[in-house]
Amino acid sequence: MATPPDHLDALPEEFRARPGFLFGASTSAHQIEGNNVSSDWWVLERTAVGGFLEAPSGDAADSFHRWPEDMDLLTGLGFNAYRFGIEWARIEPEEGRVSRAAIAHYRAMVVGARARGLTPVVTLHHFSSPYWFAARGGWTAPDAADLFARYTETALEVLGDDVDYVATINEPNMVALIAGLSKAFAEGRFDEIGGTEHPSDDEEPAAGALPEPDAATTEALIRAHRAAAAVLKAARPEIRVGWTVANQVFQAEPGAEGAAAAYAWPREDVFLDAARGDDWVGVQAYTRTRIGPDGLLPAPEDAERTLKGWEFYPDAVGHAVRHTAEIVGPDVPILVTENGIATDDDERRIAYTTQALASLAAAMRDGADVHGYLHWSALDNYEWGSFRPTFGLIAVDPDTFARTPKPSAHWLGGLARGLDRTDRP
Ligand code: IFM
Repeated sequence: MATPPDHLDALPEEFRARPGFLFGASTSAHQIEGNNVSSDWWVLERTAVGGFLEAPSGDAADSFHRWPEDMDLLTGLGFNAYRFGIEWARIEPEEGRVSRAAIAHYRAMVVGARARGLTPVVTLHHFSSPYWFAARGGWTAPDAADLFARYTETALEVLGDDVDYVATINEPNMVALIAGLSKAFAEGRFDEIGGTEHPSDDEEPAAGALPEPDAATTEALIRAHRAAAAVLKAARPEIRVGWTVANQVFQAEPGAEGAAAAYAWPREDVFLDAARGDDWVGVQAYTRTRIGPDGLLPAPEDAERTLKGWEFYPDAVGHAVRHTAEIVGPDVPILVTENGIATDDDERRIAYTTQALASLAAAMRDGADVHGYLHWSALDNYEWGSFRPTFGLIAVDPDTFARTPKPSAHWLGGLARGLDRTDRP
C-alpha cells in the first residue's frame, strides 16, 4: 500500500463530486461560550473541581460575546459550514420562562452564519442541560421528552427558515454512559468503573471497565429525540433532522466478533439503529477500541497517544462511517460532525487529519453517502473538566481571548476552498 502523504494538498475528488458538500468545523455552546450559569454543568463544576474535574469552564473562550469574530475567522479561512450549539439553559433558565434575549442572541448567530456564507448546523443539546431539568430527574423523568419538545418548539424561532441541518442531541450514547457511571458510583460498584473509591493519580482505569450505558436513559433519549424531530418536521418539513453518535470503532480480534457485537449494541449501535428513519446521522470519531475474546484490549504499547490519552488512530473516521452506513442503511445520509485530535503539536494535527480525510474519501468511494466533514474543533475549548486537551484549529489566549489560527486552520481551510461554491443545496 502507498504511504499516505503527511499533508494532503488538495481536497479528495470524492468531496468535490458531492454537490453542496459541507466542509467546516464544530463547537458546542458550553465548551466555548463561558458563564453558562443556569446549567447543570455549571453547578457540577462548583462541586467537582479538585475532585474528578480539573478546572471550571469559567469564561471558556468567551464566544458568547466573540461569536462574530469566530465566524469571520472560519469564513476567512475558507470553510463553508459551522456547527454550533444553542444552550437550553440560556433559552429556558427557569422552568417555563423563556429568555427573549437568549432567543435573539442565537437568532443573530444563525443569521450571522448565513450572512458570512457559512451553512449553520445547529445542535439543540450538547451534554449540558438546564439545572432545573436535571434537578427534577433529567432524561428519565416521566415528562422529559415533553419538556425537550417544548424547548425545541421555542428553538424554532432561532432557526427561522435559515437552518437546513439540526442535531437534536449530541452523543446520546455518552449521555447514557455517564448516567450508567453515576449510578454505578452511587451504588458503590467501583469495580465496574475501573478502580477504587479513591483512585490515586497514577492509577490507570482497567481496560474493559466502563459500565453499560443506563438502559432507562437510552430509552428516554430516543423518546426525546423522536419528540423533538416531530416538532421540527411538523413546523418545517424541509429541515433535515438527525442526532450525532460517538463512534467508538469497535474492532474485534479474530474469535471475538460476537463479544464485540454484544459490547457495541448498548454503547453505540442502538443509537445508530434509532437513526434509521432520520434525515441524516452524525458520525463523531477519534480513535478505536479493540476487543478480544476476554474483553477490551489496551492500545498497542508503542502507539502514539494524544493529549486525551487516546491512541493516534486517524483511520477511525473511515471505519466509523462504514459501520454507521451498515447500520442505518443506504437511505440515511451521513455528516461527519466531529473528528479531530487533542495535541499541542499542530504538525500532528495536520498529519492526523490528512489520513482521516483519506480514510473518509475511501469510504465514500466504496459507497458511503457522506454530505459533510466538520472538524472538532474550531477553537481550543473547555474539554469537560480541563482546558489542557487542545482540539482547536484556532488557539485562544486564556487571558485576552485573542484568537490565533494555527497552521492546520490555514491548511484545512485551504482544502475547503477547493469546493465548488455554486452548488449549495
Ligand atoms: O469535546 C468533546 C465533544 O463535546 C463531544 N465529542 C468528543 C469531543 C472530544 O472529547
